[in-house]
Amino acid sequence: MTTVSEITKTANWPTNYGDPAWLLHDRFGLFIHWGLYSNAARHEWVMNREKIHPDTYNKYFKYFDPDLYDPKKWARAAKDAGMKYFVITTKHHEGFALWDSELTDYKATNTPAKRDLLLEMVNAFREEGLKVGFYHSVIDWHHPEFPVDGLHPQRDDEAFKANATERNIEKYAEYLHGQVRELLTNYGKIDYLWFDFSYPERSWGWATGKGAEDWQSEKLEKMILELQPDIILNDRLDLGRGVVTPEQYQPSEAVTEDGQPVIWEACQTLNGSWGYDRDNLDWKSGDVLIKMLIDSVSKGGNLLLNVGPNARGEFDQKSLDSLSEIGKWMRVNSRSIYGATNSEYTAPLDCRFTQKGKRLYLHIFSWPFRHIHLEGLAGKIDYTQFLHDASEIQYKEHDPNEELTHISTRVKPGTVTLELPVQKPDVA
Ligand code: FHN
Repeated sequence: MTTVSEITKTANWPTNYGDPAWLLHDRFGLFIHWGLYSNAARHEWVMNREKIHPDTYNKYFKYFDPDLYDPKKWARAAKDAGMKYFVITTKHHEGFALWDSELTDYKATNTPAKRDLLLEMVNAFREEGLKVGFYHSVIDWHHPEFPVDGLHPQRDDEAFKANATERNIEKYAEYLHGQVRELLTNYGKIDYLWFDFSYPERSWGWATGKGAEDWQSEKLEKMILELQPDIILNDRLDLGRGVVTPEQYQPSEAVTEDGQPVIWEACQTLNGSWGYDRDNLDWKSGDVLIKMLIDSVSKGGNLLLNVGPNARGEFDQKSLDSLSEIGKWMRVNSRSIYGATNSEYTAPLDCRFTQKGKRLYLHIFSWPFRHIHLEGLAGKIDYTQFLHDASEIQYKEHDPNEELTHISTRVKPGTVTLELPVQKPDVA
């Protein structure tokens, strides 16, 4: 089992970063992608994918009016799903600010919304006891100094590019730092800062990607830690440190090249789109989402699961149904998630182990299971308790004096979790 102190002694976690213990305990957070793209209702990269000219895209600004927005409902849905923190897109690549920034007119208070959408959200989630995370895009396709590089929506617009040749990335970096300062000064204690994203190693079209030098990441990180000394950061400022945030999680990303454990958090969508995508049919089932959460924790990581609210300011019904299904599972199984991590034992085929001290949790991923052999655990487990609703499961009681080497179960399809108190003294 990887412990917090093992991780915080590594180069991946600088001594001046906040204590990550809460993140490692909470394990499960809500990602929210909400912006003008929600008005387009077809993915947050719509401006890029369709190479929409800013003048055309402006209609999403002009008519952005989330009249049904009630962040208390969002916070309650997240809490009921068992989520312990949230990360909101304060600004995504489109450059639109959800808060009342003094550094731009491209902000929520200048739309028909006429309100600081971020302030209400932070207050609502804090009231439900969730920790506060801010996502902030280092990329900004609206700012007049952000270079038209190979990723920019207007990368093939010769007239636009011709007028954009004098752009100054240093002036943009000053703006970037200024907005981060606003966010870390005016909204109370921020627990987690989630930047997105650097692409230094890739050259896009006629321009090279951008990284720490462009964002002035060292200077930015220093300012952040002065403003919010307890904050934790993710690893997308191209500094090679912080919470490792893979999107398509691979086990290799749970450790650094030299095998040091890292804090890592898989971020995942409900349907393949981060921003609201009305016609998207690619929805993951509740069982798959639960398995993603278990799988992440069984490998010592977190899951940051995303909802893209629509332009009226609501979580759509499919998103609410997904969160509700996870919440039903978490109601009876959350103790196998909160504070748990990877186990030193090898889980049986098509199962996962999460472990918390002497409590081992066996997650049965497929059905029907007749005999689940617990390799290496014979004689070390003297009791089995199903955390799942017992009324749905029968299982053959084993003789307490007999060494428990396997469990015979008859369970309904779906993920079942057992608690196997590992009581024998010789088990670590
Ligand atoms: O381009 C973004 C994308 O829209 C989304 O915000 C994800 C979330 O991790 N991050 C970037 C892609 O890696």
